Amino acid sequence: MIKNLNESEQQLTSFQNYLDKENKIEAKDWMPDAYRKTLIRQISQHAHSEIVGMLPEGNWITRAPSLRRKAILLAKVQDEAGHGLYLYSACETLGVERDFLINELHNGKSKYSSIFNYPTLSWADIGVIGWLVDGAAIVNQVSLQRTSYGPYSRAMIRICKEESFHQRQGYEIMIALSKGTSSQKQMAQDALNRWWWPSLMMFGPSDKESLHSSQNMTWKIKRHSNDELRQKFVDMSVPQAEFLGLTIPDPNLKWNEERNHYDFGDIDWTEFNEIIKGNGPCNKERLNTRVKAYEEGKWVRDAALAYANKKSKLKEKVIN
Ligand code: FAQ
Repeated sequence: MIKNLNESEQQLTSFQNYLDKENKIEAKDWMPDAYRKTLIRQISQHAHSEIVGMLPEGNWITRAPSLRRKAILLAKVQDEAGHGLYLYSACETLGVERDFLINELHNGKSKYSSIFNYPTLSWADIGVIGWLVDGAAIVNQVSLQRTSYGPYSRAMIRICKEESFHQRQGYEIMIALSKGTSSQKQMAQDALNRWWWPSLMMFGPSDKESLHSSQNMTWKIKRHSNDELRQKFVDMSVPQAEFLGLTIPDPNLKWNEERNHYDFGDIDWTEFNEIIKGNGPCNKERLNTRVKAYEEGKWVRDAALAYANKKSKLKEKVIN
């Protein structure tokens, strides 16, 4: 941890003791600068992921195969917008402005999840995103429900409820496709082949490569390590794939009696590192879309602000 000279040993020790008793830190509580900074980093990246994460699925709203599927997908994508908004609000409680956070996304300084830089090529991708991407997000976020920062923890509790519905809707698409015609089953298998490894990358670098894990576990921001959560996700997904009659694209996937877990093959970390550097298949397209949407939405923000100012002036008049 980088020590701020204005923070005394006593303050840091009592902060840690408070956390060790499983207390939550609230917005107005004292916290070390580095704790605040790492939370702003993680919560804002999480918020950006929800917002950028609307794009791959949004791409299929007009092409969903039935009215029912369209209504469900629309509701799901709207939920992701809501998650982004709760998370930006949680982040603002740490004393940072939303405009600043959004600017950091747009100028490429702040990351968002690697997973949203892959294209959605077929309807089966929407099934796989719900099943695996929301599934991975739930594994990570259930753990974050116990994170030490109160506003983040409470946002996670609400978000997880909605993510469970998302995961089920994705899995239901996969059931329909895998019980369908042979070309539908093939489409489902192709989507699984393309999304399996990127889903494992969502949990971040391996524990030995992870920069922030050790400090953030001590501060109880993170409650489980990247590798622990990734393993949990693999163990959970294998029987689900078997039920669908689909094959996970990993020849090294094998149940290990001793460990009581599945062993799995090596992740392509070069691909992961390229994606988080901005060189994935859709990085540029995703950011350009967000920047354009933000610019085109300026008149809405201006109008909302003008209306709010007008209302507060009217209120002042009535009070006086
Ligand atoms: N992608 O030291 P660590 C969703 C970065 S929500 C990009 O291990 P940490 C819902 C990391 O930021 C998905 N970058 O970092 C949905 C750091 O870089 P920095 C998002 C990644 O923070 C579903 C560096 O690598 N969920 O999907 C990734 O301890 C469907 C070193 O890594 C969250 O954000 C990655 N996958 O652990 C929406 C959950 N992994 O910042 C729409 C909250 C790592 O130093 C449709 N976040 N990096 O420049 C977390 O739990 C943690 O931040 C981790 C990373 C676990 C992601």
